[in-house]
Amino acid sequence: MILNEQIEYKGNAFPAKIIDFKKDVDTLYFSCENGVILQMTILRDSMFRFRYATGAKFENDFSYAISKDAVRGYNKLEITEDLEKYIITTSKLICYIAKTDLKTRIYDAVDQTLISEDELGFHWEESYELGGNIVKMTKNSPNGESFYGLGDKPEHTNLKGRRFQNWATDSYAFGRYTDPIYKAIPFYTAIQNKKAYGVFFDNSFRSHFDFCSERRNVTSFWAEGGEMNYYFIYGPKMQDVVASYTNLTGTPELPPLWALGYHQCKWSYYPESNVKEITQKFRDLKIPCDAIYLDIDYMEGFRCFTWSKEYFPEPKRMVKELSDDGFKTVVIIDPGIKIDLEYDVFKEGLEKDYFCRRADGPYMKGKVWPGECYFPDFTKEEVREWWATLFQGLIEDIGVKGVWNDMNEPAVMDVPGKSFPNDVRHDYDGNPCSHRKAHNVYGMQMAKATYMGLKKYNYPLRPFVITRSAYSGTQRYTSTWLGDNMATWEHLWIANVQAQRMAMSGFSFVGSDIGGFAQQPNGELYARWIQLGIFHPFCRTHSSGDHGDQEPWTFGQEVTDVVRKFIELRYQLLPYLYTTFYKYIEEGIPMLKSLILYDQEDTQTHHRTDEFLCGEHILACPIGEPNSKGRRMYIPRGNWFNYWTHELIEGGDEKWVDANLDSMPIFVKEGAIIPLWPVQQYVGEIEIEQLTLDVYFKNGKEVSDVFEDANDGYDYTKGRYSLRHFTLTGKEDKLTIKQHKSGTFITGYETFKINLIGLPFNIKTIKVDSEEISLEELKLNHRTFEVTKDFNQIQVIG
Ligand code: MIG
Repeated sequence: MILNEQIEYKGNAFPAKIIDFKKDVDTLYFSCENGVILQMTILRDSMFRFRYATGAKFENDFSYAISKDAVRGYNKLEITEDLEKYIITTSKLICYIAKTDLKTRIYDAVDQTLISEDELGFHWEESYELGGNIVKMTKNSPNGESFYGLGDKPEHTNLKGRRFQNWATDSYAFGRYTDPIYKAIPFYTAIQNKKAYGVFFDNSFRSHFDFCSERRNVTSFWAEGGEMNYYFIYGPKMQDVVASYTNLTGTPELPPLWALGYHQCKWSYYPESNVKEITQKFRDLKIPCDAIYLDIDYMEGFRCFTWSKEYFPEPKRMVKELSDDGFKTVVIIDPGIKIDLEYDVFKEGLEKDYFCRRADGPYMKGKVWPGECYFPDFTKEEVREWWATLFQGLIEDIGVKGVWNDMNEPAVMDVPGKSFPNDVRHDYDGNPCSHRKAHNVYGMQMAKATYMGLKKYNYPLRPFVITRSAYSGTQRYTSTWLGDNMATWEHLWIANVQAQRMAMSGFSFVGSDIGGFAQQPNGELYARWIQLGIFHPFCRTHSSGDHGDQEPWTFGQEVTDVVRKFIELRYQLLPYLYTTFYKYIEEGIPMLKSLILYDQEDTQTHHRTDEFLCGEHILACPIGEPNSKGRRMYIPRGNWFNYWTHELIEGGDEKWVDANLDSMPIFVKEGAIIPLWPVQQYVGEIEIEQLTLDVYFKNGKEVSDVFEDANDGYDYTKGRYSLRHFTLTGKEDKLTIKQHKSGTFITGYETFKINLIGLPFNIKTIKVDSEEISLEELKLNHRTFEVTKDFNQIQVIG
């Protein structure tokens, strides 16, 4: 195995002199003397694809990562040359390609600054034993450069000085620095001189990234097979880099709104009476909850798509009863199919030849929960279609609403390496290959097949899938959790950075096992973790049964009350979170923003890990230590309101923020309008009769959006949604809120409750459109008033 990039290794081969140049619309081909070809595609003014062949021929151009909806097209493309180089110019970038060795240099077209430059550039080493090449790329990295992204790495947000690999790996009780873990997302963003660019190395073989670890001023990435095939994405805003990458690899559909509620999980709740006891307790204690999970013990001998007759004799009735009480049932489905000739799924898979085989023909046999299993080859379309049909019973008949795909790295218990051996064969959608190439996409294709099944049988409602393993682009089909973490304070920190990192890797629908999977948290740690978790797009408590209970009421009255308070806050914020999700799917804006994503101009943000934005306007920072009465945190530049006290704070500095156990640091950006719903015990429990708008004053202008629709179904894709676009303009003695509405969905409520926060003047008049509201109606102390009809404009005059 290649552990080092081994620049000096004499086996490295390099491109030679360019002898031929061809252009085909947006794609350029530079052919070298020694058979190396560089194919450069201009996808957008700010996005190039570089692809290198070594034997005068490219492989079939196929990728699981790239979305068919990716935007393509540029405003300008000029190609010139001089003695040394070709010069490719778009409206955003200038790229030099050296005629002697194909090395590239990329400049910002606007101010001519150098953004990125090859060091040795593309080179390779032939791999006689395995076939193909180890393909490598090295780039110069100036001192001030820093690096972000790369999926689920449990490390400091800034990856500089470190080396990583991508090889999806089941990592029970992983720790800080464990690498690799569950996901393989070979995309990073670099920032230097406050300008950001991204690199997406679309190669599913085991890949490696070195961020100035081996050599101080060199960054490299390489893979143990396949092609050097990477996308260069320019910002200069980091948020634009992430949004472009997200557009390239795709965004999901909207989830059903209940999926943004609170979920309760455990390995395992069984039998039925235990499940009912848990769900009943949520309702009795009035702790909102939308989903209850069944882990592997619901099945008959761990056979997927079966139910234990002993524990769940009448699943359809149970699922219906849970549903009547507002609980959506989510069940686990693993890839291993038990070798059992009495078992239909196995028999059918065998008859139709859907299971993965070893190189010389035998099936890939491995031990997982059911015992010896075979594994479907999810990289084959026909197999995915078959897999999708298997969900008819669970979804259409029994009424299960979500499916949780585990062990799909794939994880195998009895095989060295804890996964398939390298020689296992895969279809790779018509590009037959070994497991070396298919390993990192196996989980993704399983999740896709599962998604197809849910989509088919849950229609006209939306599917909900969760996966543990993922490759770039997996976000199109599913949400994800961060695997088997532990109930420690360090893991609370890890969950926070991992979720932020996933969001800046294009995958926003993410959450950790709240409280920790292995071990048991104490009440304080659990409460602090819930506080973090309510700001994660996916919000679920999960734990392993052998370490004791982990429900909101496990840790005594005080903790129960804190947990309820924060879950209630999440339910109030549902329209805000839903709007944030909508912006993510429409514009690729990450739902969670590390401070550097929020304000890269401020170098203070470049090394921050704990503080993050959820959506456009809320800044949160978890308490990460026991016995805390608060913490110091960095408040980014601008003015912020303390969510609890409404105190106005000027950012750009580190500040102490009070936060006893029943609180946590939350700030709202001035000028924001935060939409709130009343607390419900589950989504749809009550008709929303009024929309509350918390209006945070700003001397200046700020915009806010509120997206709503039927909370499920596909009507929103036909324009049946309601998008309220608010523009707030504040002056010394006047506040104006203008509303512009789009979409054809009529929200069920007709009135608004407006809370004015931080108003610097006394109110003389309030006008809604042209009508004045009588001041007696105002509870002036609270600065709260009702608006009894939908409006275009509200003016508050001092
Ligand atoms: O080998 O299904 O990460 O969430 O509860 C352990 C049992 C298998 C690992 C998952 C975890 C799940 C557990 N699974």
